[in-house]
Amino acid sequence: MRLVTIPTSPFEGQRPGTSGLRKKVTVFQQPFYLENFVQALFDVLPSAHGQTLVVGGDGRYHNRIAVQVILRMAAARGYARILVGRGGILSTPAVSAIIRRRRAMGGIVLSASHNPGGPEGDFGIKYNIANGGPAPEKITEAIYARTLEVREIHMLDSADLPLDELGSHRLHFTTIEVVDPVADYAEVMRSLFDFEAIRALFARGFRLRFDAMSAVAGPYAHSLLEHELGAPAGTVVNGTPLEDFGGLHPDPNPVNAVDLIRCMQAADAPDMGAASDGDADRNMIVGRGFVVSPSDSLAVLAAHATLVPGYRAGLSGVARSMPTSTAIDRVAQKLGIPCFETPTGWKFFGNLLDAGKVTLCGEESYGTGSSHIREKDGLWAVLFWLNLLAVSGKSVEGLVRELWREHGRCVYSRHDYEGISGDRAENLMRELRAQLPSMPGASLLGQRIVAADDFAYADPVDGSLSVAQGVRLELQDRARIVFRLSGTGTSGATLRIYLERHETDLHRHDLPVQQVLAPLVALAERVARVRHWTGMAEPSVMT
Ligand code: VG1
Ligand code: CO
Repeated sequence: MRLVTIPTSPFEGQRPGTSGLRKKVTVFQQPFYLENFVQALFDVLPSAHGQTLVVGGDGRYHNRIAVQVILRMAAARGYARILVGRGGILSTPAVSAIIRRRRAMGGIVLSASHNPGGPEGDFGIKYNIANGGPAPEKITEAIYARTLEVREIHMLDSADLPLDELGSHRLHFTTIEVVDPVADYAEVMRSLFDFEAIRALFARGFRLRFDAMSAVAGPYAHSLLEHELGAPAGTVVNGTPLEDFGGLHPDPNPVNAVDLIRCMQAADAPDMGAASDGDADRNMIVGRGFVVSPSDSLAVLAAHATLVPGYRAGLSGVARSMPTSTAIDRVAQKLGIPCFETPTGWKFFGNLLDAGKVTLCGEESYGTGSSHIREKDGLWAVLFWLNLLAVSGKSVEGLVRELWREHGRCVYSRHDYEGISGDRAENLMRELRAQLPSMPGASLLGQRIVAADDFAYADPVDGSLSVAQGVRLELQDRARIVFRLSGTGTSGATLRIYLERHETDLHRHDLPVQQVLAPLVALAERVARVRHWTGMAEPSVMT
C-alpha cells in the first residue's frame, strides 16, 4: 500500500452554499473534483493525529464511489480511526449523533439532501465539526479559499474496502470501522422519548403512515417504528433506500409527497402521516385530512415539550430561521423564554445550542431539531409528535387548532420560482434592495409597510456577522414578506418568497391559505416585479 501524491491543475473553486457543496453528479464525476474539495478540507483542518472521523451518506448515486475515495484520502491524512456506516450509509442526523457519542473530531456527510438523485441528479458533500453540526461559515469560507490553491492530492494507492459487512479494517496506519448506521441514533432516541407510551399507542390501534420517500430514513424508521415500537408492518412505506429515490424528488412537502397527502385525505386515513427527505433530516407532519405547516409544528412541539421525558425540565430558549413564521415567538413569549431569529441554514443554530441558549429550533422548510444533536432531525420530530399524541390523547389536528385558538393562526406560505437565470434573480434582489430606504411608512395597494431591511445577523455567542440574508418587509398587524435566493440549488437560481399573516379571528382560520395571502402576493409583485424578472406567471412550487 503506497501513499501517492497526484498533481492537479488549477480549479475554479467551489463555494459551498446554505448546506455544503451541491452540484450535479456529472460535475462530481469530473477528475479530481471531489478530491480537490476533500484535500482543501483536510488542509484547513487541524492535525488528524490520534483523531476519529465519521463518514457516511444518504446512499444516493455516486455515494459508494465517493466514500472509497474519502477513505483513501483520510487514511493518507493520518486519522487514527474512521467510522463509516455499513454500505457507506448514514443519515445526516445519525452522523451528528455518532460524532457526538464517539467524540470524533468531525464527519463528512455525503448528500444533496432534498435534491433529486441518480446519474442525472445531484450529489453533495459537507463537513460537520466536533459538536456534530455543520461547519460554520469561517470554516466553509476557508475550505473554499483553499480549493483555489490545491495543486496536489494525497491518497493511498489501495483497493476498495468491503463496506457491506460490519467489521474492522486497516488502511495504512488508520483503523476503519464499519458501523451499524442505526445503533447510535436509536440510543439517542431512546434517551429522549417515552417509548413505553408510544408502544401503548400503537397497541391501541393508532395508525401511522411514514413515507421514507425511497431515501435514507427507511432503515431508521423500520428499526425504530416497526421493530421497536410495535407499529404494524407496512407503517413505513418507500422504506428501501434507492440510488435515485425511485426517480422522485425526496423533498417532503405536499407537492412532492402527493401520495401521502392523498392517503391522508381518504375516508379510512391513518391517524398521522409523516415523510422525510433524502438524508432524513427533514420532516413533514400530516393529520387526518390536515396538513401541518412546519412553522406550526415547531410551535406545537415547543408548547408541549415538557410532556416528553427528554424535555421535562423545560426549554432554555428556542430559535427559528428568519423566514420561519412567528408562531414559535408567541409560544416562547407565553413560556417566558427567549426566541432567537437566525439566517436560513442549520449551521446558525450551532452556537446557540452549544451555549445552552436554546433547546428547540426549526425552519419553515420542514426542518425541526433540538440540542440532542446539531442537525435537524426528521424521525426525531415524528417520535416527538407520537409521544405528544400518546400522552395527551389528542389528535394532530387537535393540537394545531389548540395552538391557533390560543395564539392566533400564522397563515403562511412559501412561493418558489425555480430554474430562473442567475443574473435576473440578482437583478430582482438588487432592485428590491435599492428601494429599502424609501419603503418604511409607504402605503402600497392599501397595505402599510412598517419596516423594511436586508436581514443581518450578529451571532450572540461569537459575534460573527452574516449580512444580506434576505430582504424582509414588515407590514401592519405583523404580516411579513421575505425575499431571498436559494443557496442549495444546482441549476440556475431559485427565488423564494415567504408570506405570513397573523389571523386572530377564529372564523378566518379555515379560509384557503392562498386566498388569505393574496394581498401580500400582490404587494410582492408590486415591489419586486417578480413576473418581469422571473418570466413566470406563477411560482413553480407553493408550500
Ligand atoms: C434550503 C432551506 C433551508 C435549509 C436548507 C438545507 O435552503 O430553505 O431552510 O436549511 O435547504 O436543508 P435554501 O438556501 O435552498 O433556501 V437540507 O434538508 O436540503 O440539508
Ligand atoms: Co435534508
